[in-house]
Amino acid sequence: MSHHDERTFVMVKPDGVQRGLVGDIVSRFEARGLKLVGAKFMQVDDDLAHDHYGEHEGKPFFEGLVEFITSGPVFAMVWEGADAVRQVRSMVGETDPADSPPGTIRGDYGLDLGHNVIHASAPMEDEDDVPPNEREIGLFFDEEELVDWGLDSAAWIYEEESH
Ligand code: IDP
Ligand code: MG
Repeated sequence: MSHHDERTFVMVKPDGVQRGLVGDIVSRFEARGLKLVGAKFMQVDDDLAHDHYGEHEGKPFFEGLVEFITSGPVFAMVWEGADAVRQVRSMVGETDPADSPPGTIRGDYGLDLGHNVIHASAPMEDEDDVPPNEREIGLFFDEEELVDWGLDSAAWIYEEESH
């Protein structure tokens, strides 16, 4: 299983929750073959918002972003699978929904940069001390909230597990 256990943090933002998109978004990751290992419907408080978006502190949109992410409930998830961080980001689309092609989540459900429906961990960059997926999973979930289970369909998703 070692190649298939990369985890990424995904969150349907308050606009996505209000618009009833949680089910559709969960379905996309399920259908892709990713395994859900944690999920939580919750309200983000000011401290968590500042921690989560700390890299953007000082930017002109930061205070508005914190206000938005704390304005209503979110649906936080951890998804696991091969190359999960990169694959989920490509399913999410570009930061601006207007630049996101149809078929991506932001390209199918959004029109505005400030209300772009979903968050997903970015790949590790040189300036990161900790990989963003690990950092964000740790911020939102306690270890015991993540479920260790076997996805029976893995044998049909991954060729090397099919024998
Ligand atoms: P990402 O969500 O695609 O990783 P980031 O650049 O990390 O994009 O920005 C985090 C979030 O901040 C975005 O998803 C979006 O909600 C918001 N954001 C980014 N840039 C702007 C901006 O220029 N105006 C308003 N909101 C922005
Ligand atoms: Mg980001």
